[in-house]
Amino acid sequence: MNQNKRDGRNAVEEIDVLVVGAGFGGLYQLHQLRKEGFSVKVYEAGAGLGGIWHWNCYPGARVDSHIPIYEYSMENLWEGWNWSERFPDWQELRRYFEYVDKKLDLSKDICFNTRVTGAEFDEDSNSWLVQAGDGLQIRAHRVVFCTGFAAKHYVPDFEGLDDFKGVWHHTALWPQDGLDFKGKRVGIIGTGASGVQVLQEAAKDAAQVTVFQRTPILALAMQQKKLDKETQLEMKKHYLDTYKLRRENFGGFDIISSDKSAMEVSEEERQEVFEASWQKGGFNFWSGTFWDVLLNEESNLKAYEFWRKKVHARVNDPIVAEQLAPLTPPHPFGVKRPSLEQNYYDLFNEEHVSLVNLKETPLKKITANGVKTSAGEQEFDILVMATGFDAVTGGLMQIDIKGTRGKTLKEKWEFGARTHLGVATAGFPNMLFVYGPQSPTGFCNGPTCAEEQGDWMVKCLTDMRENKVQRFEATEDAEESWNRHMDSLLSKTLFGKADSWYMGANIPGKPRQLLMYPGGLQLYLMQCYESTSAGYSGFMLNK
Ligand code: NA7
Repeated sequence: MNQNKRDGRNAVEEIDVLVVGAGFGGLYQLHQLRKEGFSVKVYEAGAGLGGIWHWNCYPGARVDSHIPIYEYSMENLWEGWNWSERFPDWQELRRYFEYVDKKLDLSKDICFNTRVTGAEFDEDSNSWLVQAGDGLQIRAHRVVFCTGFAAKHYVPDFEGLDDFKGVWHHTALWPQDGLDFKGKRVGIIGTGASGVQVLQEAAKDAAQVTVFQRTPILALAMQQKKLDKETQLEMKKHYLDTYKLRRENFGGFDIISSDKSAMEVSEEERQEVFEASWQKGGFNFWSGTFWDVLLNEESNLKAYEFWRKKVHARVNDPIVAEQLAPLTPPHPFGVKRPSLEQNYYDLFNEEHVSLVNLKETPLKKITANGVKTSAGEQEFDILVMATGFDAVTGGLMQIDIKGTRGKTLKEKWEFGARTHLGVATAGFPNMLFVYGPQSPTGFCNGPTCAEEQGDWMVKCLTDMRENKVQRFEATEDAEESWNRHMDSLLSKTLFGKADSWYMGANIPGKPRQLLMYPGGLQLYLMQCYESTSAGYSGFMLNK
């Protein structure tokens, strides 16, 4: 099928599989599908590899999953690569992608600066005609979208933003050649992972930094560490076990919680477990304490209270401390994604760093010189929009994807995403998505998901080829059943109690639905492979 063919007036290249996106998910697909003998191309909107690590080059951007969890588990890759820190920054991650590229010879099949803008399914040839920027077209028998959870950034519709005379950027569209904060007055809007990370860098050089907080972030101690070669040589002796554990773990990590409820142990034991997890750092305090912290409100409150004490101990001004870590939790602990911090809370003790609580003094407008809240106007040279993403579905729905039933994907998902197994959707045959809605996505470490869900995709595509299936498509019945399964799992957790991007609730007008599969990676994969064993139940196959 890898041939050029006349299509109207244009010669359109034909391939077996088009992969969209060159982050962890897309590169894994390229590598594995090529090994299986498919003709594959990757279209990537950015100028370089890494997906999110290409775009998110703002000062301080760094991963909050630790090493060696946040890398590919392929031995031929990790044996020759060493990191400098337990939680590497975007520059080191980019170097890692360059290394992976060299080892696996990936770039020759990647078209950079090529943003996919549309795709239309052609029923006669059972293939997708895909459009990319500047009129490029390609015909692919199958399309695998690996656009990640953060392909569509979100800037709130602030009145007056166009009038601002200073410089402003969204964190995900940061200038690739950087921006100097030295001596500048910087305003940061948003306190998710990006806002926290920008503050930690901006405060080093800026004359003054103001953080505009709507909802306090429940940030956890990163416990960053430098890593040397010797330490990693020692760590590598256990990598095979670590990666086995990662595959079998709820969130694709190597973090295991106690099988006890937080409420069945003594106060002393509870504090000990919390403290031990806190000292381990990273997401240990999120998912490595008691099994029921994200399920039971009482247990959850205990975790919140522990966290709150940690914050209050570091912030000198009790009023500021209360704004950052209020007595009444803004939402249950951990059901909105925590961020990791190094000195975020300490910075509020410094003269040149201040906090504006937008719940008390709402943002009215952006002015020519700065930001106006109900308390008055403050002037800035630089405004940082750390305001997040139209997560998971946004990146897919911004592409004009036309299926077989006269509807675009955007129209189909207008009232909520519907999928079978979080990998495919009815009316859009021969199309799969890695890290898509209703699959583990944001509840799972990225590289783990890229490999585990990715392996299932590769098997699916290989099976379809071997069985000469021209067209496979999720059924609506299967979607309804997956949706009911998602609802039933969600009802046993506390995730529905926060206005998070997990719930689609950070974007005005976006349907409220849990976008991640809440049953854990194991249960998820079990169902994917059960479908496979049953001849791909939930899919219609046509030869
Ligand atoms: P997040 O985590 O979605 O954070 C966005 C922040 O922007 C959050 O604090 C929002 O407050 C705030 N926000 C959004 N809209 C507004 C308006 N209109 N006014 C004021 N503040 C606003 O995005 P990040 O980029 O930090 O992180 C995304 C993920 O990347 C993160 O979870 C990690 O997985 C890595 P809100 O909480 O909605 O009140």
